[in-house]
Amino acid sequence: FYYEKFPSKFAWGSATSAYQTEGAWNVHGKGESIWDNYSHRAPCWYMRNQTGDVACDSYHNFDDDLAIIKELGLTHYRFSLSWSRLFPDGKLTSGPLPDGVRYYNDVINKLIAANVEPMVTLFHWDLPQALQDEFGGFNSSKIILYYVDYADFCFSTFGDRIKYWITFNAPYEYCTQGHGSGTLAPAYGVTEKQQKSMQTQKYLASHKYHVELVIVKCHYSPGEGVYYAAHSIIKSHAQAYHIYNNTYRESQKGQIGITLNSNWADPMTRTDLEHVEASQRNLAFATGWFADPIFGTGDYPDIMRYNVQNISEFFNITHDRLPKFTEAEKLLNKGTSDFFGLNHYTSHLVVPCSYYQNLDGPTYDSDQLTCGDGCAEWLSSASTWLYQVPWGIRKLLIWIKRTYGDPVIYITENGISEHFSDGLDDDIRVNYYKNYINEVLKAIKEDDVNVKGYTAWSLMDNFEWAEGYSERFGLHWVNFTDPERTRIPKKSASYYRSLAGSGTYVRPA
Ligand code: GCO
Repeated sequence: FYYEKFPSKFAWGSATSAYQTEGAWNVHGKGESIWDNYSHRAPCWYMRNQTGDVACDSYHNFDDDLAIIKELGLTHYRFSLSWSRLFPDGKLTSGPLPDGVRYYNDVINKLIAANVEPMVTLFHWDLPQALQDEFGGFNSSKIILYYVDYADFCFSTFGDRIKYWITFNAPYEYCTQGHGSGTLAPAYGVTEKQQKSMQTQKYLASHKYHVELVIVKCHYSPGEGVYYAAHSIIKSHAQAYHIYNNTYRESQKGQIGITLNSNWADPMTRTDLEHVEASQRNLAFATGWFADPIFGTGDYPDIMRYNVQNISEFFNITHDRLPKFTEAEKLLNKGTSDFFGLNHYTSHLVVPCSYYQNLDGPTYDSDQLTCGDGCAEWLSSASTWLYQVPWGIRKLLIWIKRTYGDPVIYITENGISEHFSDGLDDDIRVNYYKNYINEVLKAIKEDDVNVKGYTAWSLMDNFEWAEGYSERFGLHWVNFTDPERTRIPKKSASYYRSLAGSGTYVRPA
């Protein structure tokens, strides 16, 4: 065995989000969020009639979370604040609710007392429903003002103890699914019928052999909401960053950034130039959409603008669907993240759009495929979209380093799902973490990528959005039928503890 050390002060954490774990959806005055609303809507045919009403009940059981956080020896814990637990209708005038403030103060203070650094996400998808109803949520630029007020409140109330702020979690998914396909809340502008057909698209698109993802998703999307929502998110992020930077940074001495979910895109055939170009377009579209404005030029990637225009023409849409930033806005966007928060789970094999029709045919319907110059055997998981491709994370880290000028990177999520019926012997997860973390270590040591921390998704099994409780991502197993929601460590918890506790990776000789 080789023993290899991670850099000293490397952050070892795990992550959760409010709607997925807190429960107590209407307790102590908490307002309805778009996820409460979405999951309560007449039986949602693919959410298995499940909701996050109780979830892991962390609102009542945070001490249980704290106990397993300590047991794992984590240095950091990433969680999100529920906006409507602080401001029931999303506006400052509706709060702050004392119980919401008390709850988060309690969480933060207990973490700090246990020597665990809190990493706080301001928005992990659970928008107050009232803001959705009033003007379409992120579809409208009106949201910016309310988001910024909320962020400002959080900085001034909790910021004396918070060293890491994350403005938004995974906006790509929020926009393409929440405002595009309707497969996530708020399913903005999507009828149930459209939702069903989008679900079919989702299954096609989530096949591991991926077409040029965003292009396909966006042009099948019923509205333009995807692009508008992204535009408001980027502007909200930039404004929140500047408020923190100008008003709080000096006294609070924290960092603030954004988390993007990003998959590695490999060409289906490495020797085919069209495939190679398609995979580059995929990265530019899916990651560059948010990363270029914030970490790069301040604006959307050229290739994205060009493609959106082409697609619009194809569908006889005469105006440009992709909104424009003014020159002043570009300057405001640029450089507004102290670190690149990276959620990464999987990779895709990319082929150009023109191949789309052939994809579901028997030719490609296999878990094994000879892929260009190598033989790719991609193992699966309980999630249709998640294939295990450990080397993908290293390639992606190198790509981020080269494309965005060597930013500091925190891996804010990485993990794998099992089925609801699976138990404590999660060898699949132990292997996933072993293999992925090995590639992260190589990226640090051999490629000099500036990765400063890693927070595993997730501390415990929780509400997996549209999949309800059917997929388990936890290091801890949660008993969802027991009122206490008992958390029990899986095998992967002891693996992760040995890593987090020592910072030493053990690599077989
Ligand atoms: C995100 C995710 C998480 C999911 C996880 C597994 O933060 O981007 O959506 O909330 O639970 O990615 O799908």
